[in-house]
Amino acid sequence: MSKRKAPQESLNEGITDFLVELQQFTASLPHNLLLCPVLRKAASTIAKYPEKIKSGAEAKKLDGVGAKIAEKIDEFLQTGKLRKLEKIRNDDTSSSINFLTRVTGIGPAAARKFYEDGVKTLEDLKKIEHKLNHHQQIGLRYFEEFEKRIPRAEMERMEALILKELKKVDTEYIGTICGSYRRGAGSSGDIDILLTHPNYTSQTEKQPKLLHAVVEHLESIGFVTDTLSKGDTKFMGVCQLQQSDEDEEEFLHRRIDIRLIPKDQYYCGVLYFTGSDIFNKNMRAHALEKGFTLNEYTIRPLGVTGVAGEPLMVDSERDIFEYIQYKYREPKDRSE
Ligand code: DCP
Ligand code: MG
Ligand code: MN
Repeated sequence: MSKRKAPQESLNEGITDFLVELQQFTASLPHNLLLCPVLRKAASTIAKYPEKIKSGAEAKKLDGVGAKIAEKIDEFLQTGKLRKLEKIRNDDTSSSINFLTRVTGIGPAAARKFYEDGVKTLEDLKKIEHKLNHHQQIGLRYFEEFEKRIPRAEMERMEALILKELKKVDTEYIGTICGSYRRGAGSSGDIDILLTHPNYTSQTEKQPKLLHAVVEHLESIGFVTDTLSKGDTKFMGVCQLQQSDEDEEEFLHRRIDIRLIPKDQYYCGVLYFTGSDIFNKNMRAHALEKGFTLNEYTIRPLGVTGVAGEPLMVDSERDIFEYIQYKYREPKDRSE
């Protein structure tokens, strides 16, 4: 972070520094126009003062230093800092960091690093694009598009397309669009797809090909446009519907997650990835009360010692509700 210093060194550098920083902050605000020159005047007066200031009262005798500033000087001399300034700095830090984490691929740690290197805005990021990893570069490229929600009508079209193309790769695939879409939301942040295949269970070998064949096919038809990460069971990427003659506008690029799940764990996965996260928490808590442990893979009974037993057979979401005697809730009723 480039911090502009007071022009000349002085015996009261600590004081002039905080006055200048306060002044620069007020300058960035639309209001507080009156405070700005007051702070600047006080800073320049104190900078010229030939003695080391020992109290606010001493400073207040100088031209342009009022009671308010004298108070701040006392606070600074007594504590070595200014709460108001700490707050402002924190706000700037946390708000910049929060902003940076809106770019997919930039987590809080990376955001803090960028911030400390003076990278705070999209424009700053564009200047150091070569320093970003692939995921972050894609996040930056589509920043505005990813910020936009996906209307339900578009989600429906993507669902139809994905399920149709899935069957072209192999008729036995089972796919479900989960997330907020499955809960009936009017718009979604991204597309969450769960995939399984009868040949693939938790007892068989890993079968990354089952995932990759689908991703490659969706790429070949131009639907999947970019890859953020691709593992054996999880693909994170970008997709876009092709514009047809009836469409007035081009579709935006959207975030898409595809997960391949063993058949015997599929419905625990569907339940989990349908959410909401609050509903999941409540249902897991209820499961525990009934003596079961539930996660995105399995439901297992808890023994008297609290040790989880073998996973129970699950062939539908309803099975899970029944095991824990939880009244079945349609996806649309799972907001909490
Ligand atoms: N999930 C969860 N706990 C988390 C993250 C996710 O239980 N910490 C589950 C519930 C979510 C689902 O995964 O509904 C999908 O995650 P998303 O972040 O995609 O959330 P939604 O699809 O619900 O909302 P959005 O429309 O913003 O994508
Ligand atoms: Mg989602
Ligand atoms: Mn998601």
